Amino acid sequence: MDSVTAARNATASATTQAAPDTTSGGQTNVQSPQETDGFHLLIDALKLNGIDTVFGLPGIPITDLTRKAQAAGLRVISFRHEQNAGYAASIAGFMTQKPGICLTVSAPGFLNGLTALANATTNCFPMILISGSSEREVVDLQQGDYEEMDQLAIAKPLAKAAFRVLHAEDIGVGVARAIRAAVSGRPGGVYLDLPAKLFPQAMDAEAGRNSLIKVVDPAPRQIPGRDAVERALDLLKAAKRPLIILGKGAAYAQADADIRALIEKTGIPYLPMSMAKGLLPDTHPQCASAARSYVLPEADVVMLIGARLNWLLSHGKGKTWGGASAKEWGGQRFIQLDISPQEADSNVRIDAPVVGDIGSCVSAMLAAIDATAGSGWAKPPADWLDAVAERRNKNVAKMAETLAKDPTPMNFHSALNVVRDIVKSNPDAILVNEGANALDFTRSIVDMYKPRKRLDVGTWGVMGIGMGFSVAAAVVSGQPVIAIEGDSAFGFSGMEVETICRYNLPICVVILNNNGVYRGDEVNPTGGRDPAPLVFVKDARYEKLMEAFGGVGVHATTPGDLRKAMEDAIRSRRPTLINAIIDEKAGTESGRITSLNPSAKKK
Ligand code: ADP
Ligand code: TZD
Repeated sequence: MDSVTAARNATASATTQAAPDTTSGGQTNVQSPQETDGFHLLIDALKLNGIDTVFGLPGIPITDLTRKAQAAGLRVISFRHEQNAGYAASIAGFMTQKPGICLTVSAPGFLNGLTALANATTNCFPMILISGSSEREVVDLQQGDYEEMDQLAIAKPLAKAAFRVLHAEDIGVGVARAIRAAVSGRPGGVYLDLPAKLFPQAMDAEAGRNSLIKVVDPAPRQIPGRDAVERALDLLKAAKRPLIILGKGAAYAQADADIRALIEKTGIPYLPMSMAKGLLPDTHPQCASAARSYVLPEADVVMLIGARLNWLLSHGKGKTWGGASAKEWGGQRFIQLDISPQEADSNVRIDAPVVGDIGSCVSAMLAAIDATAGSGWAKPPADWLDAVAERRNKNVAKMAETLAKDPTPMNFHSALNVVRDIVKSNPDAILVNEGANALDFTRSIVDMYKPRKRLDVGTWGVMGIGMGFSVAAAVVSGQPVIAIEGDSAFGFSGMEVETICRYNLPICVVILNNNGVYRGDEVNPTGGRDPAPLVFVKDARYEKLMEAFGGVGVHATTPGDLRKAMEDAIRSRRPTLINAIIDEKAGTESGRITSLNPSAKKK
């Protein structure tokens, strides 16, 4: 650190050393050494609670806040669009269990960030959207302020909680409440509204320091009831065809060793949901991913760990579920480990809810199993394990055959076969993934080996998370990031390649480019001059976008090109974009969720 930076850092925190602030581009907000102000109180409140990074986009009224935050030693990552900053904050929250912070300007900036806040709430990611807002007096009388909007009211239905702070002395409480709301119980998105007038509000420095709160035990453990644990274990023991499903709540909980112990001790086949892949290596002998369509209907007792029975699991009913074995019981039985007491019975009957944090629930189950060790924990019947293994081996062999093909042009399989190898040799790299076919094929072809290494479109199947998630993953972990993107998906956040280059992040973006949404060969049936709605410019040179900002761009037409470019990117840690050319006829409409598409249904 040079002496100027050191001097700035030393003077930036008015509550620790109340010197007049000179980092604000000429504006001085702190009146005297004995005073602090809203800017500094907010920064100090965040730092006091272990927040070291904020993601955002500056402008009125938060421009100085971003400068002062950087001067005070926070890492400030500035984006080109607030939605991407918001996605970055939310996934940082998922990865670290600390709320990810996103800073935006008023009205339009706030609205741009709001999509990410709603997505965070939907996915149970802890995040705080801090937005500057215009003056209450003017907003409430609707007198037409600069970027006027009643932001608190708009954020409320989309956030787990929403707060506004009007007085500098309440900033400590506001931040503490936002942190508790974001990470306790079921995590979610929290909105914190800070009107412009709050930032320069001065107050006595010592009183300011005393008003800050270091949150004690922000996400208290929730211990499940003993009877609930026993009820669940009784059901599991009686099962002839048990199955465990791991969701992203299990990944979030960071109870990796206990989850692995529970699975291995019980010997039960398990199915990881997309972002739970890698909690145990996908190559684990009990992993039933390759036998998914067999185990879901055939299991008699299913234990959900941090996974909801939403659309991603066909709501626990219908053709996907309820095969022959379930009839013996009069239906499949469910055990659900979840922190939210309201989750059980949301789609089908849950016979044994176990409410608590995953870490406590899983360790309580392990302890109860160990206590019965005398009588012995019997592994599931061999005929069930053999049947699952047979399906799995058959499907793995079939996939290996498909992956061995080398068509020209490349298809999803031949390109992803390369990605699969690269991830296998770099298990610490983080894989970000979005698109339709690009998502579904990557999920099924690319094995993950470590927890929380796969970050994707989540509960909403939202496009646009790509570059925001990648930036946050690189910043938070320091590990290389591989983003596997459909060409449409990439377009939602593509401008952030500048951000990637600006911060010189070790991100390798691979665009599986098939010239359009889902595929690229549709034509306008009228023969008119406009292209069909799902197609893009043919043979687009996306790699030039990365080159424009000083990164490495590669045009890859063969698996060999792709392999070399990915290896170079990981080795050099340079920002890289590989435009991997895929057959434009490869890809089905909506990928694997065709059944949800009304037009595809008719076809
Ligand atoms: P997936 O999409 O992977 O199936 P979901 O997002 O549907 O996963 O489900 C995650 C579930 O995990 C939510 O019901 C949430 O309440 C729960 N959850 C999140 N964090 C924890 C935790 N620390 N302990 C227990 N449950 C958690
Ligand atoms: N907008 C948003 C925010 N989220 C969405 N999920 C969609 C639109 C609809 N959508 C999908 O569900 S996938 C997808 C869109 C536009 C893009 C698919 O094309 P792609 O991937 O090029 O990214 P493939 O590999 O060609 O299928």
